[in-house]
Amino acid sequence: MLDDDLLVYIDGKFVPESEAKISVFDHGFLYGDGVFEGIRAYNGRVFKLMEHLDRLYDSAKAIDLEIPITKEEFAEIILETLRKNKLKDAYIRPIVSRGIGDLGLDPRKCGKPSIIVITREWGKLYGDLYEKGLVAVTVATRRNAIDALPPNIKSLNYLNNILAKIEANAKGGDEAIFLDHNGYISEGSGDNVFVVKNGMITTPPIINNLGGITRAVVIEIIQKLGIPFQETNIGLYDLYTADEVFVTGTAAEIAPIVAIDGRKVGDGKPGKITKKLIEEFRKITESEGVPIYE
Ligand code: PXG
Repeated sequence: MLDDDLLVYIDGKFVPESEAKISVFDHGFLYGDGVFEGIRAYNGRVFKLMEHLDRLYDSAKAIDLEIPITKEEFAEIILETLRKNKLKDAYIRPIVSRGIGDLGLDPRKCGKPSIIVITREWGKLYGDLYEKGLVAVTVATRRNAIDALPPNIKSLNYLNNILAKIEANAKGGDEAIFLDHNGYISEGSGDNVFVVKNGMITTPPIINNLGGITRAVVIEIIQKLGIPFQETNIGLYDLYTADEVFVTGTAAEIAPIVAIDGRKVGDGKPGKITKKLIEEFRKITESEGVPIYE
């Protein structure tokens, strides 16, 4: 065990990170057959814990994977992992894989699902890019088709997203923006997309992207502030001519986009509405959530 090893929960046991291993025959490894979540804890509270667990269980249901414990038991495992690691501000990664099987892809050969919870101390994803804003690029890789691998499933199969990220890296972008097969804007590689035009905020409906928990919180804030809002399909033109663009995600929180495909967004600086939403979002993350230590 290394000095700075945190404990990882694996199938009923807490093991040091350096010893936290799963079988090469686990279908999560062999086929990406499994589901996961990315959750944050702020100041000793887990943000939107039950919402993330609801999505985890829905993702599992969609791939016909039965998680052998209740949501309440899962929540307690997450809280206990955080306590064991004495974490207050953390990134939490619950994973449920199909479990150990043989080299064939048939999930019926797998015994029982593997349940894993990794927790890490974590700050901001993009550092000072929040003040400066991110450069985004649209990518040639299309988001998984909704009738092939629905983007609503948060599965262990993230190659589609990774291909987009590779493309963004090659093009010098901080984040990739996907189109779907119809040419509509889908989402970022790990976040949802919003545009602001003439005071109206628009985001695509969640048929072609992941139903982000942050996205839902941001929509609540928008409605509370009384800002005009619609969920409707958007295209490249809407991105290129927007006054403001931002992306939302557990990792990214709310991140302003200041350039897309070489075009400046608005005046090339994080927009007023985006900044207001960031401020309101911080208030919520600082005050809400399931307490870890009470
Ligand atoms: N779309 C996709 C494809 C995601 O993976 C979101 C949207 C935002 O959802 P939430 O619920 O977090 O608001 C996600 C989640 C990373 C990373 O390293 C990002 C996510 C998941 C795992 C890793 O950037 N984002």
